[in-house]
Amino acid sequence: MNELFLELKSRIEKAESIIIFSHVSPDGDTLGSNLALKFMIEKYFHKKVDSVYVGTLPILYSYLPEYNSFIDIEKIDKNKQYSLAIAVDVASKDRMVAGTNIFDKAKYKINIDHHKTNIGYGDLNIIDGDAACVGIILCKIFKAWQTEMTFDTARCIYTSLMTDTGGFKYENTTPEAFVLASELVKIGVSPTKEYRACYETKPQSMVQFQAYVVSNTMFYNQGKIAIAKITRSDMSKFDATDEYTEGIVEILRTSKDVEISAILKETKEGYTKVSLRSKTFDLTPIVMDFGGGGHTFAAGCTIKKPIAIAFDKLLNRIQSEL
Ligand SMILES: [Mn+2]
Repeated sequence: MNELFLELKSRIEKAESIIIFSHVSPDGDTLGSNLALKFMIEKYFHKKVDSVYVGTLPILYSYLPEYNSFIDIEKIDKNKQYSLAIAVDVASKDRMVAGTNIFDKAKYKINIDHHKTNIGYGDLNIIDGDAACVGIILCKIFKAWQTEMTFDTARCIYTSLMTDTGGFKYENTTPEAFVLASELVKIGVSPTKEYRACYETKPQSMVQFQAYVVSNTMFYNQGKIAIAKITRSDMSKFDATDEYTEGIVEILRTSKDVEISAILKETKEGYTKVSLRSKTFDLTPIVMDFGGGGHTFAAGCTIKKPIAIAFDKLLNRIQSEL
């Protein structure tokens, strides 16, 4: 790995223009990692970095330092050729959606990720499927570069770690995760402040929307499967933005007998976005059948079917696994 970290360094040194991509429906890991890497490149390599997002940038993460520096991919000139493009936490290239072309066009492409399903689409691939979050990989990189994290960088890495471990409770909460958390707290990060900023700032209508979705959940196989449906009309009834659905699938998994929980969300006409969580079952074979990806206990896919049909297909597929 160390060689790859140094190769990354020399690519940054040589680069004239740098763009960093987060994945669509961005989470705390992809956004925190993006900013952390940008801060370190700016401080130690004195280069300007374009940190971009695709789709909608969730207001939920507006507490992150320099959140407003994120650029909408639509504002980037489509013909611009960057010398270096870096994707962070992007499991597959199509997760950059409208950004994929700009990524492909770059002279050199780097893929930094921790999804086991990542096939290594970059010229340089730094993939560690055992890392709890991309933030952990970045910290190893910063150490290999012999650089010290700034306070803002540490805060971004903390968000990456805190959100991808579900607040230090998922299976990926390894000794390494706690060692890193300890380092970040020593730099000055406040676990209380970051937790409140991230998890206790929901709009009232979001709390009500989530309660509504949870109360309409369907249970199957003696309560082992929990599935909730979210239609576009549910969304508009509560004036819900995409991030309103964040965390619901984890709430469903809190039911004692639930082995697998899922939410199906009607996106555009004839498309259904699926998020899955499990306690012990490996979800990757299920989502890969639908062209998706992710982690063992947290994965997702998009089914190109109307929500009612997608629901039946997914339920059948899950039942065949249990
Ligand atoms: Mn991640």
